[in-house]
Amino acid sequence: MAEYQLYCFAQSGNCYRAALMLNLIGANWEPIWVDFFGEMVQRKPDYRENINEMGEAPVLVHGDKTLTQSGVILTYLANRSGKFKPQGEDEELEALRWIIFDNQKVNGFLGPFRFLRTLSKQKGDPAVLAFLKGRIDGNLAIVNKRLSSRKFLLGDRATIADISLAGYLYYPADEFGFDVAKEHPAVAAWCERIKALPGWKHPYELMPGHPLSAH
Ligand SMILES: N[C@@H](CCC(=O)N[C@@H](CS)C(=O)NCC(=O)O)C(=O)O
Repeated sequence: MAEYQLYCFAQSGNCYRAALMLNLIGANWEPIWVDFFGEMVQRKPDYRENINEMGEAPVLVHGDKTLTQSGVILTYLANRSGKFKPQGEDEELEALRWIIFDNQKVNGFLGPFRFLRTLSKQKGDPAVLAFLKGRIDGNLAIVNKRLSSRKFLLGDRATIADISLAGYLYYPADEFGFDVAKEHPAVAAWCERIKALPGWKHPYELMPGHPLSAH
């Protein structure tokens, strides 16, 4: 059995953060597929009682430890491996600031937008999609400005804040109906820098469940 188990599925940018980090630090890990769209196991009492009371993926299991929330998982793995770790209190707080902004306002909107537009059986109301797209554009512009003068979110070195931001940014443009790279060039250049890190893989290569069967 591998040292780490990650409950995840290929379509999830939230899970991708954890899977990417595990790969980038060279961890010995294995995925456990969450049938999110078919059986919807994350909604079942057994999952909530035994795996994650919040009913979400990703979940990282390491020995007798079970961790949820990608930001917590990234922090744990950075502390254990010493890699992508913010250095000192100021950097730690700065990384947390960007992780929270990303969770709520960047990938936190990109995920539901793509889900409602492309993956959900019942497509999203156009007004809801328009609201989310407006927020996505505004928040990606904030990130784009930040990355215009820095290689990575905190400076010259990639940290867990960058790995969090990677969430949904490598999924195909046609799943969103717009091209983040074309509209936000500094984000596109940053994507290439992250992609060049040893161990980088596309979410559809790294996690099980792609392509999605009819659900
Ligand atoms: N902030 C959480 C978000 C996790 C999350 O929302 N995961 C989705 C999958 S992409 C989920 O499990 N949703 C539960 C559901 O919709 O039933 C994290 O970063 O881990």
